Amino acid sequence: MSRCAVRLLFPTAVFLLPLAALAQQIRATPNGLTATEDGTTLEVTALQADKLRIREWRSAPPEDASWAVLPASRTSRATVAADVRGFHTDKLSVEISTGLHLIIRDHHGNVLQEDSTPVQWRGETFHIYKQRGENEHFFGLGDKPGPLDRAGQEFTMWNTDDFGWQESSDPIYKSIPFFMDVKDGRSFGILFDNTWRTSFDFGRESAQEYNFGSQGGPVDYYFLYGPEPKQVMASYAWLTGPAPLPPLWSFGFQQSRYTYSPASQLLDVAAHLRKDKIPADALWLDIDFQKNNMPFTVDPVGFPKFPELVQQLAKEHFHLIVIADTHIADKPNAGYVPYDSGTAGDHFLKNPDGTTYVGKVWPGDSVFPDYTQARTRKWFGTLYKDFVADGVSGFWDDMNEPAVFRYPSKTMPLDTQHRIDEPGFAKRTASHREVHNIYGLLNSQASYDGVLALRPNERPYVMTRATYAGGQRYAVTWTGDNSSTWNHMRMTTPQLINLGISGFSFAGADVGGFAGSPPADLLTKWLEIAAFQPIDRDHSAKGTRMHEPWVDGPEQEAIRKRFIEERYRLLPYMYTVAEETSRDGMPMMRPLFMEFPHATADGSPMDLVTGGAEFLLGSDLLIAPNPSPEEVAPYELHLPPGTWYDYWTGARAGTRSVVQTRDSEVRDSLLASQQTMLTPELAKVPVYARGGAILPLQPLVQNTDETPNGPLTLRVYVPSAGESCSGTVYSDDGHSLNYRKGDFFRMNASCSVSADGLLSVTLDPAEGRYKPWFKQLRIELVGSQRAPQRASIDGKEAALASTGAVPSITFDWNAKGSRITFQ
Ligand code: NBV
Repeated sequence: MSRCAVRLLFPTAVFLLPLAALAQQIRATPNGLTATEDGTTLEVTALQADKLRIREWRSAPPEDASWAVLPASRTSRATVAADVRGFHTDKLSVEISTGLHLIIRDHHGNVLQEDSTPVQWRGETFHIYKQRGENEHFFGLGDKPGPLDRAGQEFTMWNTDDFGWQESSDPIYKSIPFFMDVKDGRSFGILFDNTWRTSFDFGRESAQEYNFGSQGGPVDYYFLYGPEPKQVMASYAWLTGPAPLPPLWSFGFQQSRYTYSPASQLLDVAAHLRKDKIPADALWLDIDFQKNNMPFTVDPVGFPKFPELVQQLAKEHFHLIVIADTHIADKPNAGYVPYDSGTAGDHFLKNPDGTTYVGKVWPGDSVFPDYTQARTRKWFGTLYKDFVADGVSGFWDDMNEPAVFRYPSKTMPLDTQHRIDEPGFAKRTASHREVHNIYGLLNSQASYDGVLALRPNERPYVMTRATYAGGQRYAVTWTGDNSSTWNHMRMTTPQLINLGISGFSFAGADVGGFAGSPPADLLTKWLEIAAFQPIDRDHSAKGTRMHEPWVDGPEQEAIRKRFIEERYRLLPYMYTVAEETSRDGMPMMRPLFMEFPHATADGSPMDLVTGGAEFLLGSDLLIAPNPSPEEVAPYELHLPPGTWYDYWTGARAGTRSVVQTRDSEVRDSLLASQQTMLTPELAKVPVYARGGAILPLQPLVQNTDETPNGPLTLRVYVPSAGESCSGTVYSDDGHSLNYRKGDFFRMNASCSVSADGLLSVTLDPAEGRYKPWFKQLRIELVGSQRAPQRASIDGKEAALASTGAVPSITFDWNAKGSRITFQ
């Protein structure tokens, strides 16, 4: 039944009830309130002053447990003050009125979120309706394709193996029921923590409302107030845990294929990368390296000396990642350890009649681990033992929606039984209906924890296809089976931005596209753009043409190589940004509104103008690919307020200001007057650096094992008057967990320009115990209004050099800090 029908029924039902039944009972609690009306209870709890949890139930409260939310955050409590309408905290006020009508306001009285109708129930299905303002936009929701802004669209969360998904496909692989709401320059986040099949409608059914609901499970959602988008990100990381810092090598270039087999083909690819001096760090093996596609086996014919192969690659400074799908081949009495040990431990999912569920996947008949049992995850983790002993660096969790062949639903029957046995949860049987959307998350948790147990002080590297909110604690991800088309390359940007907002900062798309064969120019352009994205992994499907950077001849290869090289020069910056993700949840790849939420007077996100084509890498670099990449016509560049420099040439690209008008026509014409037109060129991707950025760069290396030869460069983009100027460089050993115990290096730098144009740079004392690779620093000045004549370091004259219009000094780095002046 549609909601309209429910709505027609609702007033009648209310009308018929005796008035006494409608009386609302409100009970203040030290941390919020509960309100009961007509047998339904609404509970609002302040976890912190700016974070609320909202639950509603009809009879008894549902189980208070979560696969996504960290227990410490879920049980955190803030003291509130009760008031006549409800309660308030230092940041928010909560009002409940008749009909369990909930309104959340900020401290200025601005309504942030208000119910539109009471929660609509139909059996176990329910929908939560909120009022929607005209200027209200929605971001996040994981890997959903389509426009960056989710406004006006509806979505389903149901993890689905969707080979060759397209722009309007939904659902696809992941269920991340988290969105950021941006309205009039104020933002907040909602995590709808419900693992069942859920739905989101951001104004499609009615422009005045948005809603989210589920086919079962609890009404349980978290309200995370900003008002700045970055605060929402930090709160989401607080709630579900930030993504741990991946190893440094994973930020290098990665080459994959379904499948490099036999081993000699993989070695040829490795040798070719090194021969052509295309920097690279990782190679991937897909399912055909296994014996009959059986997870945790190796094909003895194609890969007869697997441990030696891993070692040989390691000698060439390649990390090997192997696939290990979630299904286990149903092979009794065949000496297949995963099956035998899994059966002995009773680790597989059951049919309702208690027999083991068997479904067909790549190895044929297969059984499926029940990861809702902590002990099963532990067992699954042990299966990585041999690969870890061989020196395999990372693991690839594919098909974990879970994908099962021969069903129209592409997954197992919904009555398949899980036996939840997990600390913090009631021990009980749950149907696949409830567990489906967390199956991938728990698979990657088993992999992460297992590999960590086997290599206790090393950072596990797991890439998962399916996941749920919180899954960023265990794995990085990619966008699954995209296609080799210009449109898919274009869609990658909004998709990765939304994944970043959903906690998955460490994400990538198959570069060049998985399904189909990219024309040469498309592969080149894709390799160019991906050089600025968190994971740069070239991957392709069986039966498609090869994708490696050299396949289209020397001219294309030279362009591709140049961009991959630039990525390696930028690694100090990328890694610094990645480390920030691991602390405060800030995504590496950001929409413009995240750094510039007040770029427009009405607070509408700048990205609505760019259509999500532009993105920021960290806070300092703006990448502006062609929004219509298959076209050759000039396109508009939209720069956020402030000074911007062309990253490639150092030329000042202009200074933009905030358009201070609410008149949309005037605003649009002013914005148009600030625009620059860019002419697309095959060998170029426009990149801009923020005035006031201090960007760390390193000399080119061929892989991350190689110690850069030369100084660390700090490129100072001279700010305009009134602009701040700062930068950070972070480093550590790149692979262990010692950074958590103080073995890291961080240096903050800042700059200022005096009224007479004197520029000084302050390098703070180094933090942490780790000794970085560089002995010398080189400071470059980009954009100084007049060429400096002299430079000094801590008062001592220093030799000034210049490359083109960029003056620089190179000097021995002093860990205690220094002050450099240019006169
Ligand atoms: O393991 C083979 C592929 C893999 O290459 C791809 O990246 C996954 O998304 N896998 C799907 C299964 C087969 C897809 C046709």
